[in-house]
Amino acid sequence: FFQQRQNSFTGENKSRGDVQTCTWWRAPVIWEGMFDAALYDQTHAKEGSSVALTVFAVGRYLDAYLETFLTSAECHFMLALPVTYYVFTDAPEKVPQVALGPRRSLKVIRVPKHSRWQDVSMMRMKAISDAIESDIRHRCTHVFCLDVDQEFTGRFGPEALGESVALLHAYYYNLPKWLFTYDHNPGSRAHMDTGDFYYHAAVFGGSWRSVKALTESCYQGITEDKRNGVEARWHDESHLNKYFWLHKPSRVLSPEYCWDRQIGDRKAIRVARHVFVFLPNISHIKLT
Ligand code: 2GW
Ligand code: MN
Repeated sequence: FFQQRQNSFTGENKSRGDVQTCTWWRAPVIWEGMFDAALYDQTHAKEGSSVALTVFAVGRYLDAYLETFLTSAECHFMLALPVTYYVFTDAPEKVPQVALGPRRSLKVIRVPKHSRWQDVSMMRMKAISDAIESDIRHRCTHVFCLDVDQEFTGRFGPEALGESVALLHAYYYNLPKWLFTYDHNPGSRAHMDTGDFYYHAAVFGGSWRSVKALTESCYQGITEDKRNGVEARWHDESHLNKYFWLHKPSRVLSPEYCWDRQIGDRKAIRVARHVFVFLPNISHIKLT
């Protein structure tokens, strides 16, 4: 069945001659115009796919971003499937009440507020893997892990589901490899000299098994780096890039799935499904 879907999919690839629609290891790269949205909705619904969406809102990111994130997800994220939001926060009482559609629910999980933002970001790997083990694997077939400083602006549907899913970073998808900001310090577990793409840690996913393996492995790398007194260049994102280099994703999302409108219009980007949100007093404090 999946094989069949893959084939019809490949046939449709021809409609996008302007972009890369397949990786060298034959994973599809998902772009608007390549897939039949209704078919994906139907087949995943029929198969019983269900999605956990994990999102972290710690400290001031809760007030700043969470409501917009959830409200917009209710309009665009996997509308054909059951969805459980997993909100990780240090302030459960402040999670906004957002009206949820049928077969959609929200769980809140308390996490500590690490004093360094780098740790807030990196420790997501551990918290996600724990939640998959204790809860998600009993309820959901798939998991998507997203940054909270984002807003859904278009369909983000089951065409994005796969065994192991990575996202092309909007800043790097059309740049040569030598500009990719991998970790180049041989002392870090995230170290890599070359790779396939530069993936964005703001969106990754897959079956619960794959995401568990990914988050566990990244967390191990992060812990080992801490023991050795090193920190990868882009924190969890560096470890994620290393992981996807060693374990190729089965599906790759185009930058439509996390676009930055500040880049401006690009012919290849026919739809922005999910975009960066910038709040003037929030997003530029990464200097410490
Ligand atoms: C982050 C930076 C500076 C100050 C605070 C925070 C912060 C992040 C926070 O106070 N509370 C919080 O919940 N976070 C969570 O970590 C939140 O879910 C946020 O989306 C995520 C990553 O931080 P963010 O979005 O500010 O960093 P970006 O957009 O530059 O993220 C990329 O690089 C990160 C590593 O440096 C991660 O890999 C991230 O997945 C990437 O998109
Ligand atoms: Mn972000």
